[in-house]
Amino acid sequence: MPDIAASELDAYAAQFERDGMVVLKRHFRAETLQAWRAAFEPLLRGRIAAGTTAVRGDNRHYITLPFAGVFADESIFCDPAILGIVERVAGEDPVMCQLATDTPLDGSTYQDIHRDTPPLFDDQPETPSFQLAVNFPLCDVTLENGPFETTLGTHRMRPDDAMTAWRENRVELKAIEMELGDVMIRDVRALHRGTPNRTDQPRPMVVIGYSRSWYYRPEVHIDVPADVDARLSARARRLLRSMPRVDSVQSPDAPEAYRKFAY
Ligand SMILES: O=C(O)CCC(=O)C(=O)O
Repeated sequence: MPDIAASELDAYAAQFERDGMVVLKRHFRAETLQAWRAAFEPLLRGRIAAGTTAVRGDNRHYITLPFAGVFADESIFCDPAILGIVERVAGEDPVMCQLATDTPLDGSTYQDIHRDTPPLFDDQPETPSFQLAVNFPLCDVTLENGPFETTLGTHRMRPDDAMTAWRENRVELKAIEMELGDVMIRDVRALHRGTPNRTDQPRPMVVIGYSRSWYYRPEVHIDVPADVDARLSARARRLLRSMPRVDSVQSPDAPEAYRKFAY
């Protein structure tokens, strides 16, 4: 992965504070992501056939990835530049708590505009970032195959104020076209939505969840199998410190537990 100088990471963090998101262009190697794609395709088919995805709209599936094989890749989840930005905006010593995918298929529709989490405190001004999503697609994302659409700057607005700004056209939705290798880091409070995939190819988007060191999200977790755990670097083990250790990866027949996703 390309090294990014500290001053450039500072600039990304400043952009993140303003917009609620940044995109690193061509950050991950295409070959790595092609291997993820090849491993994901049978998983997608099997989970849809078994009815064990979390359905996020018509023909739109959320699927947790097994933390094994190509998916347990430290070059991805311990990427120094990404963690450098995560730590600048969400504090030192973050936790990693989610490794999953969002995949709209042909026949998917517009989601209602939403944020992925409620505020930390009711009736208080919105806080600094505490829950981040690092997204990267397993294909190019075009206007045809269901680009993620997001507003800029709504991550630090109260939910009602953000919705009012959207309804009054004071903020607009921007479709994020991405090339294979691009990485988006976003605050999940920004108003956004999934859009229709009008092609016959799935559009898988990986989501890695990182949170502030003290933040617990009961709706997601990563099962870390013992053999994978034994090979983890100290950095990876620290990121995954709150995640359960298991004998082996979860059966693909297990349904997704993460159901409520829109606030
Ligand atoms: O996959 C996408 O483009 C967006 C999905 C999303 O926002 C969600 O399901 O919360």
